Amino acid sequence: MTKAIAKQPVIVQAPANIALIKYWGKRTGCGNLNLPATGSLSITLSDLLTTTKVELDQSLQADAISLNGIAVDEKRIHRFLDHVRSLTGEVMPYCRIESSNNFPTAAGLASSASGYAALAMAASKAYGLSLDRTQLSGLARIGSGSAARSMFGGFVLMHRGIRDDGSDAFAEPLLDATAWPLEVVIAIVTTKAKAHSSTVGMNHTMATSPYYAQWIEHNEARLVQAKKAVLEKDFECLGALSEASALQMHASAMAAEPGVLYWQGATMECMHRIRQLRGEGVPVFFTIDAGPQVKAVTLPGHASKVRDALADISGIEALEQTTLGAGARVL
Ligand code: 2P0
Repeated sequence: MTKAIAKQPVIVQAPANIALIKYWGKRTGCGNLNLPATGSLSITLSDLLTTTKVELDQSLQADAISLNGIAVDEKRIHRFLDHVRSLTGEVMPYCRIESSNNFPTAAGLASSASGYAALAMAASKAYGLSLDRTQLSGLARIGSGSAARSMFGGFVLMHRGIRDDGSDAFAEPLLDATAWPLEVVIAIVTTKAKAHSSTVGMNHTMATSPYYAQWIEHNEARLVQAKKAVLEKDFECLGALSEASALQMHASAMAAEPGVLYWQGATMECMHRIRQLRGEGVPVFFTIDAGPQVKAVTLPGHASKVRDALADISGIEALEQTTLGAGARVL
């Protein structure tokens, strides 16, 4: 065993992120590298956090994992930890992991993004790997595509990459959170875990949706425009691109056979209400991920007006408010 492995537990806190230009589909023929079919652009949220503790334990016969206090035995997590251990080039002990989210898990609130970002940083450090943030982003991507973006704060650009070994498929920071401190109001329609995971939903869309090819084709151009809009702080332009990306992602999923439906009635009501607010002069746009929750993005100083408007909609279980924040960090 190397001297560098952690003798003490390593604790990492990682934020969720939401994509404004979405990732929905994987490159094919790249094994287990989990390479995205398109690039994406996200904002890192300051208040939706996963905290993960990793501790190596020589006495374990397998990794012992708990999520929100409940033991879990997920192949995907075991595979990810095997991958981290393989990077050391040595035989390593199993580990004990305790992870918790301060927000609903697997409900379209990016818990796999914050979860795998936290795990990538904590496990790699616990096993004595010394990876820079770009390498950590690539490692987190292997766990979950969106997790690559949670390594960084503020506005983040995820590269699709073209290499088959995935070495150019990582995220990088685009603009600091403090440079354009947008606010986000999240309308939680249900805290229940979704019926189809994002992975299943996107793979099914790829395999059966007649609109999938168009979705991919339009996304790259939108990404270039969105990057410019962020750098120029053009809220109206970013909003139009973000709503188009979200709606086209869902349209491609709905067109799969059978269609993948993440929305509830209140999801639709929120979208109408947000557009109505915009018509009344409030700077706000929406985005929706693989779940029924609606995220309303607004300029500083307008969040309470947005929150009040969404609170009136029946079928909303709760409202969360957050600003943009920093990427994953060791505590
Ligand atoms: C995104 N989503 O860009 C898109 C929009 C959900 C909708 O990335 O299979 O959990 O683990 O790589 O990262 C959610 O997909 O999928 C996601 P995997 P992931 O945020």
